[in-house]
Amino acid sequence: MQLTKETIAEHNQSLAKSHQKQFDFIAEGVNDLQTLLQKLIDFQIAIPSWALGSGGTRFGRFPGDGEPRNLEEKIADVGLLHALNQSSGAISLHIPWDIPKDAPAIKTLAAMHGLKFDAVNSNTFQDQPDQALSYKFGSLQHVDKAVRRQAIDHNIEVIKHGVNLGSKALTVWLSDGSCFPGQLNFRKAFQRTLESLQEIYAALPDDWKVFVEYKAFEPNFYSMTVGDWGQSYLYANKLGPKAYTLVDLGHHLPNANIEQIVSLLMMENKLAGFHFNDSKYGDDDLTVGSINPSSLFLFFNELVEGMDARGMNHATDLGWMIDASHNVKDPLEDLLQSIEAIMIAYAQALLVNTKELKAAQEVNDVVRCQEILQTAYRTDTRPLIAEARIRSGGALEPLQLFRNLKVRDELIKERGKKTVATGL
Ligand code: PSV
Ligand code: MN
Repeated sequence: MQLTKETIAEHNQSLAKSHQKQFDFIAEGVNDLQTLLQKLIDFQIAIPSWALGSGGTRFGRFPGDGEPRNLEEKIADVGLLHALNQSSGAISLHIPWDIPKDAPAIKTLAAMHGLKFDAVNSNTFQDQPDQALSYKFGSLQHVDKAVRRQAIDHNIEVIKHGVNLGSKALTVWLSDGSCFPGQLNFRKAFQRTLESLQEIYAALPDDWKVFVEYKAFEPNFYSMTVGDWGQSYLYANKLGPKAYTLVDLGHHLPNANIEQIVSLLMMENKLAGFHFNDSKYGDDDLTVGSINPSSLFLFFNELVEGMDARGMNHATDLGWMIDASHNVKDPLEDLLQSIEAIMIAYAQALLVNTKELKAAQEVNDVVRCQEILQTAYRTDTRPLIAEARIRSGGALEPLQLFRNLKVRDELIKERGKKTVATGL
């Protein structure tokens, strides 16, 4: 299904009057409105190829209808999202869930939808049917050199797929670790993992980066070999300038101060980017901003401050990706909600009066500091985002248009009801 410019224009026209009123109201108080809108227009968030179908838990999976059956249909889905919001201009592939068999054709198809390829992700946390050796006891950390070799080769293969598509980064997330005390020698596991990563690092093209993603627990429940940002940072530092730490918002122990983590990683120029999601208990992979929107704002506040302090380009100098699972919602609707939440928090962070905040910090005016942040957080930035969206050709209300057009019904007609996407 393809959305035409005319359909979007018609929808925008029908809502134009009320939007203009709301936009004028907020725009009046914004300094340098054009620069702010341009930042919102430029900001793009990559959609994970593995989250276009329904996810599940270890207790079961309830597939939705009309799920994309192959990579081409996944690209078409991201194309739909991007046509609606003009903020989802990239796709992040997971190999081997989504192997691009004909890379030039896939690249052309993506370009037709205005999409680029973001980081490619390797998978050594599952055994594939045709795989010689098992990852049951780890991959890059494994005691058996042959298993490590297989996992290294897989990562190098993933880089090759990425090169063919124009990606510029490899994300490595390892489920390696141990489930019981005594199972693993922590130091040796770290060293074996480092050596494996060094081989992968050596295979990176000059203009590539490797993102080392950490996670506190799951599937291993006693130790994870890349368990927190300190360990990831150690690997990244030892590997060299092309290695960075990737922060998945759901991969921390409860109440971790994620905004402080990203602030310090940025200070050290070791922050790769993000996997966005939200959580209440663990790695819940819920819709971004659905549980704790204020912490999403605080996180963006540190990012904007840190990026500006380093003169970084907000849109291009970090990797912005969603990593979520949609167990009970339509994945496309869920992704639209996530993108909206990210844009809302980003816009709020752009509204923080940094000059006044710095002055208040210097005189320890704690109350004023809090007031400044909360003034930005309590601003309804949706009209600003909507304005940025229509200026770049998107829909005023993406979710509303998605529903009005009965997009999912159309996809079911095209693909059938009982289709199951590869991925989570
Ligand atoms: C692991 O929980 C993770 O966050 C990694 O990024 C994986 O690549 C992704 O989820 C899918 O399993
Ligand atoms: Mn992740």
